[in-house]
Amino acid sequence: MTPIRPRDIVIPEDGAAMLADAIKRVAQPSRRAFLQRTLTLGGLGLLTGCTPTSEESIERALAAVSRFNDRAQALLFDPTRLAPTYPDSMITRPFPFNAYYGEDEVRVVDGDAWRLELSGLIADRRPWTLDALRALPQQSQVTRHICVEGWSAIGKWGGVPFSHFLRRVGADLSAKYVGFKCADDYFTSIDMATALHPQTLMALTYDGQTLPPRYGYPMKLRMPTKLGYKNPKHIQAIFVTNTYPGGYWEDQGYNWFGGS
Ligand SMILES: Nc1nc2c(c(=O)[nH]1)N[C@H]1C(S)=C(S)[C@@H](COP(=O)(O)O)O[C@H]1N2
Ligand SMILES: [Mo]
Repeated sequence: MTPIRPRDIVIPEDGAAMLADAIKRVAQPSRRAFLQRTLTLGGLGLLTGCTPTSEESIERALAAVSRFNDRAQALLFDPTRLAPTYPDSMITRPFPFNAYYGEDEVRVVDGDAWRLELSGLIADRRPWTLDALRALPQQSQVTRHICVEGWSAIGKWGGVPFSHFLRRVGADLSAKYVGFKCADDYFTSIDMATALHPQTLMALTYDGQTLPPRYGYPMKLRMPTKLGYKNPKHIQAIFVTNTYPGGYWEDQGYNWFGGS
């Protein structure tokens, strides 16, 4: 493909309307607002190297922009930079509940029968009980959770630093992704740099108490460096892989890196 020159860009007659429609289907409101402010059909052509002329190619071009954004965020991510922390007095009460279903459908997991399953590029893949996780070193943090649906709240989570756990089970720390499967139909995946970030916790408690069902009992991954949808609740299985695992919202167009 030859490099595109601005005068080569042919804007289809209904292109602007198609672009507006495609942007409306971008799931993440902040990204949608950003695209609405900054994107024109010609601009999308310059970014992706070809002029999108159909609705389908506009969606493909938007997905290319999102992948470009993943790479940019990964490059900009500083593995030692800490997210802000807050005093207990600033905790949002009550802390909001969110899931792809309503609070009346919260999954209730039996913690005694629960086993955390491990697979993929991990040396010791024996399953973990809740008590065994509780016996590992614990840390607590008061941080802000930011949901793309337009709310944020400060909460207090306690649990095992994920980097400690990954080293303990002999995970391949040079692998690209860590994936999570949950007790509902949720799943997501993160980059290894974020998995090893000092504030990434396997959270077992909320506000000093056993993690309640609505916040992800028996265990959730809490990362103040990532948006809400990247923080999986009710984790059932963890795997380490070099194959892109996607996620529940990510597969529907949310940006994969999802930094906050
Ligand atoms: N298992 C599971 N984890 C999930 C979700 C979900 O639907 N199921 N929703 C995500 C989204 S979009 C948000 S904002 C947070 C909400 O967490 P909270 O209920 O602790 O506020 O959980 C994330 N993790
Ligand atoms: Mo969210």
